[in-house]
Amino acid sequence: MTAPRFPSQDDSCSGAASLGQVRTLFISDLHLGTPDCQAALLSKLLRRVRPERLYLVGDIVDLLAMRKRAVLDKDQQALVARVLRLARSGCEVIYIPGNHDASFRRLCGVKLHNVSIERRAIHVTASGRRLLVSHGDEFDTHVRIAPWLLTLGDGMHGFILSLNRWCNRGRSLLGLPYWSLASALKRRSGTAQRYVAQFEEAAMRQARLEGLDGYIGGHIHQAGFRVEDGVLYCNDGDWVEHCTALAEDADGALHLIDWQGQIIESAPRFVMSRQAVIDPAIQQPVMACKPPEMTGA
Ligand SMILES: [Mn+2]
Repeated sequence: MTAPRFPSQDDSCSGAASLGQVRTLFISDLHLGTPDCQAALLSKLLRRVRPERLYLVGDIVDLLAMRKRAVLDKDQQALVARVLRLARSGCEVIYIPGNHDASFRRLCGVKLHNVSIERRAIHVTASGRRLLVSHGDEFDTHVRIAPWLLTLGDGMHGFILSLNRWCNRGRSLLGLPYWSLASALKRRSGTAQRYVAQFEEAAMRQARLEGLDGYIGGHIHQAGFRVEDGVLYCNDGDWVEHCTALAEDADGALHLIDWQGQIIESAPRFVMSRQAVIDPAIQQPVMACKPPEMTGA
């Protein structure tokens, strides 16, 4: 099955002009290997935006879904080739595996040419902010929602994504642009919004504990910013529903952008210089990272 095409999105328009040079790009939740991956739209963005550094913030390849069914269509192959080309041309790529590509966590510490695999990272912006970067599934245990609700949500989510695919196939035939049915439904669900709020609080708490200025992650497929007590929370969104990325400009400001490189929302200004609460722990991973297995097999 191929991802829907969106003929009304003109390749020649340059939405990234308002953003200028992108210093860093954060993308997550591509779910490559499934029919829901909007690979063509992400390729469009990567044609317009040339970051100096690219963070792949988890659930890039959906190894979990690929156990049942694997889809790697032409658009997805082109996207993988584009990312590798970007790395070859000097862009530093940091791959932080998520829960759907958790097997890659065994490769943490490995560096292949310009691509390094890390459990988490501390990103320092051009303006000197220090931000924790992780996929975010480690905060699931802090979310106080009944587990059966999450399981039910998972099944529903799969169903809604299928509807989303068909809805956009129809829109594409009519020449209408991409629209996320899944995110429209999620915004109306009280349980989903409670989950999002608790996730954001857990992520900000972790950043605060480590004396950092903020947090960047993905996982919950809900892009956005939040500031509390001077700690910034950023979520880069996903490439199955919202199709958004987080971009840092040359001045260190953070923006949510769409597949055309157009700014949807910018991070609010917040207190820059924070004192570290726990100093030496900053560079230490939350979870121990297993070294790559060096077996003869
Ligand atoms: Mn995830």
